[in-house]
Amino acid sequence: MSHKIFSHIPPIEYKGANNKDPMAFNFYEAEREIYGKTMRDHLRFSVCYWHSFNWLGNDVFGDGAFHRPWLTGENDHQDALHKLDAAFDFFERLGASFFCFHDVDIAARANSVKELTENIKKISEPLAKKMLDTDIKLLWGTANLFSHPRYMAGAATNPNPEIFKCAAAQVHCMLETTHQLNGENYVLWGGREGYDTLLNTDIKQELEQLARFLSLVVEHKHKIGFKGTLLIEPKPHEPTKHQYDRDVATVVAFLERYDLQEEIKLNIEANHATMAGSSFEHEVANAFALDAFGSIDINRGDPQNGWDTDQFHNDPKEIALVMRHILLNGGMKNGGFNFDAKLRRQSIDADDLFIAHIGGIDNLARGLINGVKLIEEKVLNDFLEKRYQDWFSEEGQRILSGELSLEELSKFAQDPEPTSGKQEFLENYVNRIIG
Ligand code: XUL
Ligand code: CO
Repeated sequence: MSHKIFSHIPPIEYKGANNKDPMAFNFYEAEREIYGKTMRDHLRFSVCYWHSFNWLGNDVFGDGAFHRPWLTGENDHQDALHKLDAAFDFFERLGASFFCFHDVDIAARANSVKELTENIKKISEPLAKKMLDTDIKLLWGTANLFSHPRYMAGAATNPNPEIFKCAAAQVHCMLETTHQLNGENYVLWGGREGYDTLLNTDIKQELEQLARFLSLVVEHKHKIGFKGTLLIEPKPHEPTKHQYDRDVATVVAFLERYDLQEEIKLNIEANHATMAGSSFEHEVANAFALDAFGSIDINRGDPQNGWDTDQFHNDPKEIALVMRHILLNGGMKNGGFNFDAKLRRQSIDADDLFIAHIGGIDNLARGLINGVKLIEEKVLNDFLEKRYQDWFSEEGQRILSGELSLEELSKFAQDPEPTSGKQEFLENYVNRIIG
């Protein structure tokens, strides 16, 4: 059949660090054990449907450039079935254990929310069968609340409650579908929950609507007994000029204000972190510090431009630093590394989709190995322990527990000897470990 565009590609294997075959792994050894867990279970990487199977390579200046025989323009149920075949063929050859999708990625095109719900129901059965046959699991499901023009002024934050109802219908359907498919998480990216101008926007009103929407989702999750984690995916802007889910700290403060912090955790996307003017490492470390870490969308931007280029991540040092935080916090739980990443528009060969994911997976595996080295050698942890040790003295603990007032502290204040922060020493050390 015409959709078998990957049939010439053999399953991707590990061939060792010196391997020169671009269609093989140099670092990712699925069954290799690290800290009592296989690499596969550490990384829990996932392929995303939208960039890899639902996108032709079109951008704001030009049309699709890719050969995707299942995207015929008809976008009917037959196309959805062809896409399903192609996607699972790809997942299997790559050795992926997880995938993610939006409602509109998987189903035939619909003209109304009602039709979309019907189309999702129609594709759910063959999808469930594919998952059973291949043992490939759903890392998370989500609803696309941003592409259809009805959402131009937001979904939950729309000034029109009719649109709020449409969003509710889509999430209702996708939450139940994710539950039926044993999805491990459910993601809510606030695609257009924000504004383009304050001249037509009431922030307070919109935040109340958003909180109400999220509370409804939490309520329904419990009603149907979905055990997966609900995740918000922070992003500062694009498509709107200001998105309410700006970054980790903003989202956590919002969740706390509406008493949702126990119910909703975060899906941190690397490229969104840099768009927010932070680093990917900062957002991950902050999520752990605020007890809000859930999962990761792994990609990167381009340092020369500020938008969401969603490129495959290829900086082993950054991954090693991120892995260190994940490992120190007990490793990935039901989250994973979802490749929310897309090919460059000129990468038109069938093997380009493999090469991109192979590089991304190898980068994660290498980061995992180096993250372990950074922990095992203890240099960073010993340094941190020493740096904060005085807080664990009797006096330090009395300050933290609130026993000492500002007045009492001011009586004993005296300038200590300054100590070095040793940043260059630490940076040189990390560079040496990464090699
Ligand atoms: C958009 C983005 C989305 C979410 C899912 O920037 O990252 O693809 O991951 O809606
Ligand atoms: Co994402």
